[in-house]
Amino acid sequence: MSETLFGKIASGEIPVDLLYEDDEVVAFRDINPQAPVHLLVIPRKPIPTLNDVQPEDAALIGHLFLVAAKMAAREGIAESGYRTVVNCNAGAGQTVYHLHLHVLGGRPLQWPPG
Ligand code: IU
Repeated sequence: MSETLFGKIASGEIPVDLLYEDDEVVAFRDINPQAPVHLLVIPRKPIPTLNDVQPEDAALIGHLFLVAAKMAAREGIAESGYRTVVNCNAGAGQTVYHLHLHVLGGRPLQWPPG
């Protein structure tokens, strides 16, 4: 599968304003924010969708969520509330086929989502 834009961000080929990075994941602001705080946390490993996550990725996926919670605290939305979202495949609105965790907050969020 060809490398996605997020793959190039994760490898450093395309520079973006990173909010966080370590050996496993990077976090940056969504270019088209749907809330006052809208971040993306992505693994460096190019996993296309949630359907492609393997048992050996379990620690990586856990780390993705730990970083999301750390970023929410840094952004000041941990207590007011925030939402993490993974869109899987086109019917759920996935447009970039490199696994990414949305972190949304800073306004009241409706349920169910559209
Ligand atoms: P989705 O779950 O695949 O729909 O989310 C992709 C997100 O990536 C979406 O919110 C876009 O605004 C965002 N994005 C970005 O932040 N920077 C980019 O260069 C591109 C998409 I392409």
